[in-house]
Amino acid sequence: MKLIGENLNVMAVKIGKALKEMDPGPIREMAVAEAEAGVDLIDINLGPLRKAGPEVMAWVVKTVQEVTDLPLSLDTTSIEAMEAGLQVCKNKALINSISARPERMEALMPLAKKYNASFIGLTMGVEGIPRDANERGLLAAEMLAAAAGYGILEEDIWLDPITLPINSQQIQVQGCTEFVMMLPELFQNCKSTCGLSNVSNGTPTHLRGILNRTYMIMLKRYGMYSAIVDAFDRELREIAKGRRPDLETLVHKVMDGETVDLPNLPEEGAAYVKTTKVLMGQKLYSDSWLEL
Ligand code: THG
Repeated sequence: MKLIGENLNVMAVKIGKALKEMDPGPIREMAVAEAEAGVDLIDINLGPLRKAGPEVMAWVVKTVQEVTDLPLSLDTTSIEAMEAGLQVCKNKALINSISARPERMEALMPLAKKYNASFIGLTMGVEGIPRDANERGLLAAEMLAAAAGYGILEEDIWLDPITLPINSQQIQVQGCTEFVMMLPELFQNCKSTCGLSNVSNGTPTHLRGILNRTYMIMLKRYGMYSAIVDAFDRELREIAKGRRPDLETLVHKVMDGETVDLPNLPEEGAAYVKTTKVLMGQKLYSDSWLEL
């Protein structure tokens, strides 16, 4: 699975400050650290930064490109900032993201075409976040049709089911999983991605890793092409690159409804089994799910 590093993010205190002050040091440091961790792309997330105009985006793209040749994913709500970033990207860029809202598609799809960029197709429409896998499928189909109108190839579309937090949206997590399961059949030529850490948003900090990692194994099984992840979770990276087949086998067993000998499993394996059950909706989420 390809990894998109999430850490160059305006929400991270150091990065937010560096972006506001246009201080290149912390930006370079983070880009180097993510590249050394081995991510395949770096996401630059300016989010709702108030003064994140075109200058800031162009500056941060150039600053990152001073220290790494990795391709970049650009996340900003400003169309002008997006174009300014695309203009200076050396490699094929990834626009993060275009939703199925007509005004977003009309503004950003021409830019994807003009700069030969890929884009993340966020399965969210005018009515907000979809309720299930089928609604996600309909929104994806709308986006594909619109993109075809601009001459954008399906292989340049990375569909994103919108991953929701397990602690408040447990049922929604299954809608997201099911959509990923349907993708190879519905949209063979598209790629896929998701904001993996969303699944553990708001859960106790020391428990976020196990949720993210278990969910990665589940999505990987269904052929997820990439994920936006914490670049500094070493174990997660091992899983993504297929170096933990033992954990994958265990999680697959639970997904297939096979019985596993929980009391005799080592602690690590037991945690993955319990977490799979929570992510599948078989056990109700609570912050103490690992102790039950
Ligand atoms: N889809 C797409 N893009 C996305 C998301 C998505 N971009 C944003 C987000 N979701 C994925 N990126 C993050 C980045 C950080 C965190 C979660 C998801 C995160 N950060 C910690 C926190 O807020 O507690 C720590 C921040 C810090 O470093 O201080 O959880 O779904 N296309």
